[in-house]
Amino acid sequence: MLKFYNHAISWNTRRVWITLLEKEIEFEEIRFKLDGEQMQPDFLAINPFHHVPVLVDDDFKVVESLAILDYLEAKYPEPALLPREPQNLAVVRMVEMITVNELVPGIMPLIQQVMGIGEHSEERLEQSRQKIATVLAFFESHLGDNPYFGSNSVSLGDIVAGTVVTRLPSLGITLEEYPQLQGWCHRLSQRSAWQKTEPSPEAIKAFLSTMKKSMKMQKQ
Ligand SMILES: N[C@@H](CCC(=O)N[C@@H](CS)C(=O)NCC(=O)O)C(=O)O
Repeated sequence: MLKFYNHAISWNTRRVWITLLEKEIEFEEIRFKLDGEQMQPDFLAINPFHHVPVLVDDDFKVVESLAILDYLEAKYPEPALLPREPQNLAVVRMVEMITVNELVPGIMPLIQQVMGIGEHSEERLEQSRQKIATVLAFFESHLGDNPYFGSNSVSLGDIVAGTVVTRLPSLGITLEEYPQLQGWCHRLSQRSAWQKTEPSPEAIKAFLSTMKKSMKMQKQ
């Protein structure tokens, strides 16, 4: 059976977790707290970069969440989470990459502010809000009247972007100006895979405290 190294809060792991559930794939979950077990030799032998998610399929190990999603899509093609039509496929890929390369780096100063770490001057926070607004406007126009990105059914683009965009209100970013995205977030949140993987407020609090401690330790 597939082994999935998971974490309760991380959006990097949640995108894999939701994909496994959407595809109804059987898997064994190994839940990490990220309070040091990722640095143990046994795990470093699996992922020398000490990150989750990791997927282990017999003796084949896949690290990097987007690579894991591609592996799952190729190995378990039904239900399809990638469209075949070229333009739709391009939309899904753009949404995945823009989430990882633009949106997540844009959000980091806001997360650091919530955690009370790092440099978060008003100027940096404003740059962050601007970057997020650019991404949201791009997503809003590419979603248009469609229920999901590049597809009438949920796609990997929805899973990768949705796990991040649905977190924005908790970081003080409202989606009021983006009615299509609001409807899309609502649709995603109704899906059972999303409900099963939604972290509790207590789990988020515990995670923020662990991260804060480990960042303080790294500084010393
Ligand atoms: N690019 C990687 C990022 C994975 C990542 O940063 N995972 C974090 C959790 S969100 C982690 O494992 N952090 C622990 C560490 O680096 O020691 C992916 O997409 O899989």
